[in-house]
Amino acid sequence: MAALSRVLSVIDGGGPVAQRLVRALHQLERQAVVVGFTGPPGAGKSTLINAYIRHLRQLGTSVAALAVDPSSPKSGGAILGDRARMGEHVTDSGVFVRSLSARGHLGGLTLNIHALVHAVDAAGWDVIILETVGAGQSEVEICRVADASVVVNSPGLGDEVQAMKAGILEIADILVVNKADLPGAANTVQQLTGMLALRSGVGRDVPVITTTATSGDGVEAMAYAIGEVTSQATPTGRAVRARAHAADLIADAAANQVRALMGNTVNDRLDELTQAVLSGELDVTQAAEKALRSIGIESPT
Ligand SMILES: Nc1nc2c(ncn2[C@@H]2O[C@H](COP(=O)(O)OP(=O)(O)O)[C@@H](O)[C@H]2O)c(=O)[nH]1
Ligand SMILES: [Mg+2]
Repeated sequence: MAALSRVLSVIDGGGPVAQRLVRALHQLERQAVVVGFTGPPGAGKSTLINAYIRHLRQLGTSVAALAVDPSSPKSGGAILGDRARMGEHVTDSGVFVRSLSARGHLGGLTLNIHALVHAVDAAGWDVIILETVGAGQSEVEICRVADASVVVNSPGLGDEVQAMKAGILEIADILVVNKADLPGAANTVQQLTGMLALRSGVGRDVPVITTTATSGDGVEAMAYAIGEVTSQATPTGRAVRARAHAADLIADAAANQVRALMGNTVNDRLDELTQAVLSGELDVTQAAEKALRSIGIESPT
């Protein structure tokens, strides 16, 4: 466990040694099952993961849980909270809990998450759980790595629906309404079911499961639903997801570079183009093409 911890620290920290490790780990075929949990802060993800770990341990399955908080690179709060909530397992040698900083990377886990998962996998853990705060891009990234993505909500957060709008529905394999012991849970279920119905034709059944993480109610049903999804995972599917993830990150990085270049070199030109767009002379796409051309990029139209 200490060795694995060190490896994770090196990868998490980035730099040339991390890069070498990433390259080495990339060669490995994954054995472990990876389950991602995401959703708004306070929904009960850590508590639910704790209960899920208890369930898996009863089956004799070893579990590594990685908590990632991409929204606050230097964070203490969420991470310490996770430590405390998953604390019941600290003396169990079949459980590994680790917080990751995802430091410095805007909007997510970065490609390193694949290497981190590979490292844990290579160390022989059966199930790898990822927890991330619902912060836009990070859920999307988690679903690229996870064989099953569980989106956790709870009544009374007030922003369930907004969180769903942020594209979470698209990535959820399973929706959980936690805190079923609180009033309003049925209402939240209804909202989510309604939203799922609106996106009919996607051809994918997303079960909505209610849980009370504090008592363990519903955790077995959730575990069953997770098993249904993870049993479909294939090496090919995993590779496709990893490639899509890398492509997204490259596109993001390229967009950032273009933005920076435009900021540096085409200010006057940009003023002109802005005027042209505002006066209706050019549409935004045409203006963008001209702006790109002025920094030497021919757009493929
Ligand atoms: N009433 C109730 N409270 C819960 C339940 N699950 C978690 N909580 C509480 O909700 C708070 C946030 O839980 P936490 O697991 O840290 O949420 P996270 O931010 O999503 O990881 C804590 O005070 C938990 O004790 C539940 O099923 N019912
Ligand atoms: Mg948490």
